[in-house]
Amino acid sequence: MDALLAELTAIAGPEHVLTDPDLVAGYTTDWTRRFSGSARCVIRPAGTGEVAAVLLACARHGAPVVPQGGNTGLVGGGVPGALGGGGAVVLSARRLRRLDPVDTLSGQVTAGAGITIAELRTHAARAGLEYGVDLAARDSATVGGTIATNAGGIQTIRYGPTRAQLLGLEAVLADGSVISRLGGIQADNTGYDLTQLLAGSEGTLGVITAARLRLWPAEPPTLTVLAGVPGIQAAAALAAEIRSLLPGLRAAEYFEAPGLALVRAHTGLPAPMGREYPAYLLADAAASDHDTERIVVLAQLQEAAVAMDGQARAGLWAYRERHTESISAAGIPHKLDVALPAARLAGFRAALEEVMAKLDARAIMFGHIGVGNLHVNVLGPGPDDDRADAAVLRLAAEHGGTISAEHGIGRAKAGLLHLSRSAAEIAAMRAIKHALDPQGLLNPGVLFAP
Ligand code: FAD
Ligand code: 2HG
Ligand code: ZN
Repeated sequence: MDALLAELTAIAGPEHVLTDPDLVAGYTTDWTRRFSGSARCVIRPAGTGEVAAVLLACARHGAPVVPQGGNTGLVGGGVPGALGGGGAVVLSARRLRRLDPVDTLSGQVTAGAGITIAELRTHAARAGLEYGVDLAARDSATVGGTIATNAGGIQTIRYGPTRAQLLGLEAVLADGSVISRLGGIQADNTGYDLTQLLAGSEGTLGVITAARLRLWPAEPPTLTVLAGVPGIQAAAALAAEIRSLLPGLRAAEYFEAPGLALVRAHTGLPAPMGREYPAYLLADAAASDHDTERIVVLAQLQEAAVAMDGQARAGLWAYRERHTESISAAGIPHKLDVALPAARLAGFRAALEEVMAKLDARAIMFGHIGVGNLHVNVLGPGPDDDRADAAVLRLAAEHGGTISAEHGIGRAKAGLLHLSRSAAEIAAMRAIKHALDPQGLLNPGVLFAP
């Protein structure tokens, strides 16, 4: 056993330092199967003290560390790189299972990095409150991973992304030092906001061990509408119309006929309505009876399925939420998660068809249209053929958009960061990275191209 492995084993115990290739495999390939690498070992520390000891040991031995939560990330950021990553230690945060009682006085909770979003949402609901982030990966995605990626999800239109829920965090830096702000003081104006700096840092600045999170008054949706529309422009216009009618719009989601066909083929679900449409808008609202009447009238103008009880609503949501798994069943997708100004969605969508035709590829499109976020899933090119990635992301930038709305940059887009960030911004980000991680050991190859 090498010296680092011996130290890690002493810290977490032999059962939590994995080297058996069969056990390690689940931690070194990402959810999409597009990204995989090799690891020296996987370590699963149980508390902040153990995480600090692990990072200190890795720093002394010059070993790269890849933080990992639920491994549901879609940009290859939670697994070691294929090249030069043979010596990486994968640090799984799943055993960081602290979950404090909900503080109903402040409407806040402290949760460990390894708590899943489903567990956190259930915990909040038991106290009559709601956690503002929800996503289809809720059963595996963790508090730490969603903070590190600043995850969005289906309720971003209502509550904002993960960073908007974040009131403080505890994290271990590359040198093993611990920063902790879990007091939940919202009125705190004492210099650099390190909590927000770590949100969206994708494991490159520190290992998040716990977080202080804002909760909202519970607001169960009373209405779900699935409307058939002629295309993306009409979907965006309908979403805007519903938003102007309803203060309680909780989600405004989009998908198209080709994605629906894949979902139906994979899941065996029946057609959602009597005839087929080129595109669909799915909206969730916390509406009063009066609002509900108005929205039902509006939806009927559009050809829609309307659901008002939990089971029927879940039935409509399945058409949207099962896109990701259904696309993966059809091939290994290139996942490109862009956002565009509402007025430019249709122009981008049309230009994308031309790009796909040139590359002999096809794009399945869906996403959180209420916040301009489109998930472009390209099928056809091999996993290492990056031409479609570059072409789609360049197109988004040319249309005034961003190359990552919610999934992050990861390994997938590290070489294309300049499409969304200026040279001065990248230099400032690199300076921060260097200041906090001078040896470059935390998630090398993620966010910044090597
Ligand atoms: P991982 O995949 O393990 O890691 C993601 C990144 O965070 C990596 O860079 C990793 O190094 C870093 N990281 C993980 N834990 C820590 C930690 N404790 N400290 C520091 N860094 C850490 N994303 C959305 O934004 N919106 C969606 O609607 C959405 N829906 C999804 C649906 C499905 C079916 C799937 C498979 C994925 C979806 N995702 C979505 C993507 C994914 O769930 C999110 O990116 C999520 O935030 C990842 O959490 P995780 O715990 O799985 O993190
Ligand atoms: C979603 O919104 C997720 O369902 C996954 O962000 C997107 O699979 C994707 O591309
Ligand atoms: Zn999404």
